Amino acid sequence: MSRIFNEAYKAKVMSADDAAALIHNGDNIGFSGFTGAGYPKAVPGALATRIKAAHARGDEFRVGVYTGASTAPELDGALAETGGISFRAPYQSDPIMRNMINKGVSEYSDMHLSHSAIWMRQGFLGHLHVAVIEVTAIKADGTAVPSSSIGNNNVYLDTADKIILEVNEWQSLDLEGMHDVYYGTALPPDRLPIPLTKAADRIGQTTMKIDFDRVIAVVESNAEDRNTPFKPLDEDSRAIAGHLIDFLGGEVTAGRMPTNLLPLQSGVGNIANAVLAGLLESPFENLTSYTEVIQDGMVDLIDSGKVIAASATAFSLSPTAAERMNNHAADYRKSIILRPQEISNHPENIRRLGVVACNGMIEADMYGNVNSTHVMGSKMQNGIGGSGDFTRNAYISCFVTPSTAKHGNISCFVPMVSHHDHTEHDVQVLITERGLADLRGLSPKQRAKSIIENCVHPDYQAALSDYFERASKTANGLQTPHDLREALSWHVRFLETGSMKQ
Ligand code: 0RQ
Repeated sequence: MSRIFNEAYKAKVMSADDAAALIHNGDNIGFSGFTGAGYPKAVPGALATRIKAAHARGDEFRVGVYTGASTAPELDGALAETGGISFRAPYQSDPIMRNMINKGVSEYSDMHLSHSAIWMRQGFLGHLHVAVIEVTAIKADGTAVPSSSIGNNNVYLDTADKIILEVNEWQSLDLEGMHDVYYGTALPPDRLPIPLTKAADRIGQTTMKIDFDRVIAVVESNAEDRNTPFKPLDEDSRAIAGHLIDFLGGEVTAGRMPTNLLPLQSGVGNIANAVLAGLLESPFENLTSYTEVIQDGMVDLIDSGKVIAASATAFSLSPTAAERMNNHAADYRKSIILRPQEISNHPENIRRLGVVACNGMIEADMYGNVNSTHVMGSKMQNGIGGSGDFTRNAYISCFVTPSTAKHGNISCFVPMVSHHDHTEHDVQVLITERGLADLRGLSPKQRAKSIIENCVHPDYQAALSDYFERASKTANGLQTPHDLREALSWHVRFLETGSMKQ
């Protein structure tokens, strides 16, 4: 049965190929999609075919690609493979896309996700020619029910010259009522407080406004969201989750948090998912979450009754959890709220609610500065995503990582980070399988001692202590001791020998 309940929209239905033919060389396109959820499944592939055909004829065909965050092989992978993405923002994690960025084929603007809506509205990201947005249904009143993510949909629908809607029958109709699309944001000087005081608050409407006159095509699709399954929990991730849970228990005992904690944010990746799994075994009850993505671990916490309300902008679910969500969306919408990313990641809300943030990282230095994005200083991994929005504004900001990478040849704690995303001023707690360093209130030298003692792998503890002591002498007691001739020598050693070990 068609999901298009508005007669006028039915007249705009066409094939994905015909819709892609309406996109031109040089267009900037705002796609729906956030962490493998809610991205259009048919038009990107048809566009990739069109780009390849143009290239085969020797014609120029390149487009700018904007999304909520990362998408899936059908969007980022298919388009990046053509070499036809001239510009990408604001976040990606697809291996082919990453490769094109690192080869210099595609320019990539890696930004805080909370900045993406503002910059699009202010015109810093160029003119948006087309919005391609997946929806669950078009209602009789002409509004559209979002699908498994909202991301920047409202922004792209507002700002694009032309709109293509993909109505995906795979998405459950019972998602209607889960979304909370808030239209009250404005640029200064007209900005007002966002009326959200609890993670579970609903402040907007359940559907998205669509300007019918700008809709140039409606495409019907029926394909599932594609996310990679999470890795099974290993010993390290269990240990990391255990340290975090002990720490949170200590905060409750110290009277700094209520017994049901404060709203939790958990980042992307396997470790972040493992932390959620750890909470399942914890003594905490009646938990809430104010985060970006709902992962498998969060769904388990909702099923167990441990989490009573979870606010996000998208799902990031394994195929089995996505099926569970689709079959039981009517139940899950009682406790899950999906919002535009300008609300889920809004610094004002994160600060007001007192969110406890927990994100993954690439490396930290011994003073607590964190690199989340670049491998060995130059190579883009994914992007900062929402980690900066949450870290800077959280009540408590934590980073989790195994103490080493690449089979122990890299220490995730180094004298100086090779790229800088989160400063020592924003990073409060560092956690590895070894233990936890609570950096709140410490000076740089005190932080270094705590990190080396609690987080660093034994294979690298002596070398890092040695660097710290020598740097302290060279820098003659200065505030943050470094020997600049040596500060990045660990990275250089890895690049030259394949190991940071001395
Ligand atoms: O390399 O891909 O070659 O195997 O980095 O590392 O261990 O798979 O880590 O999945 O937990 O992701 C920071 C990338 C961690 C993620 C990051 C190598 C390692 C591997 C990936 P391979 P893992 P995770 C809100 C939150 C920014 C966005 C964010 C991220 C690869 O957490 O993208 O937080 N964060 N958003 O081998 C060199 C090191 C390394 C290293 C690991 N020290 N040096 N390489 N690796 N440590 C949600 C959103 O914004 C959507």
